[in-house]
Amino acid sequence: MKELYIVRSPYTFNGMDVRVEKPLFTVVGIPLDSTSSFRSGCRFAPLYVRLASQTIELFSLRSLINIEEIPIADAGDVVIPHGDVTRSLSIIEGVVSELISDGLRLVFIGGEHTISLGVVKGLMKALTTSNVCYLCFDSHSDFRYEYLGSKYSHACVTRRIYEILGNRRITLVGIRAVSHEEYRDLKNSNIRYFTSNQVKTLGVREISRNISKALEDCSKIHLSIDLDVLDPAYAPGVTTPEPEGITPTELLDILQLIIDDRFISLDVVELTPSYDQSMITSIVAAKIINEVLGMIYSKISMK
Ligand SMILES: [Mn+2]
Repeated sequence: MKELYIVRSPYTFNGMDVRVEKPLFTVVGIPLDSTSSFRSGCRFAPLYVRLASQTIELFSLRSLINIEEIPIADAGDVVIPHGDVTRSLSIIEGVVSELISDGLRLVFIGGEHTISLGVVKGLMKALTTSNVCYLCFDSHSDFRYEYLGSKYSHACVTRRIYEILGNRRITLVGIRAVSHEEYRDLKNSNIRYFTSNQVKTLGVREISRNISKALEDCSKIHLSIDLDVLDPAYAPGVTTPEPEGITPTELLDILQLIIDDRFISLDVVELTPSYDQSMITSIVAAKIINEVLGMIYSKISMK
């Protein structure tokens, strides 16, 4: 393998082997922590999610999959030149495009949400299909053209991805925090979005049907989970907490209904361990990753 900008972590995800001969999934930490507008510290999230993962039971009652049997490798963390977002993004893009290959799926532990831009660019560079879709669970639409003078702020990540993918290949779920201008731009873009209030009022089944419909034409799907989509009661340790969120159960119930074998990659972002009392958010992040792995694996196994 080409020399990548990657360092080892003291823990591996789920305590798995670092090098698995033929992994189906590879876990990569991306500790980008440069533009957070409120509480910083998400550079330590990959370490804490790996630590939390040591305590998660690995048989999934949702998908009836023994996660220990899934070949998962942990590649370590991408080396990030903190403070230099554009260079960080090009390193992320390079690592992702080198790692992704036929049949291998990637799991990224952020880092701030900006990493999703590097991930999407890396996928677009390496994959033969250009029909990659971006499905994002987030309390924020992140649709500002720029924030505090930066086009690469975590508050602009959906906008940058929209400039690459266009409106038909983006779906946002759990939205409840936008500026007036952002809302106007989001409406004009015709991006499909579902608010956290719609999740509550329509219910898991109806909202999942709507999301699946929005994903109908996608060949491959990148799933991005900003942990602030969850209510701060369940995920207090995030950079910008936002009240009125969905529950971890609602999130996983929706994912269980929509995930299929087109889901090739996942990122879990915006965790700040220093604000995470009792590791609540780190543990929920590790749980979400494991359940998503189980869901994707059960769909691959069915084929
Ligand atoms: Mn957010």
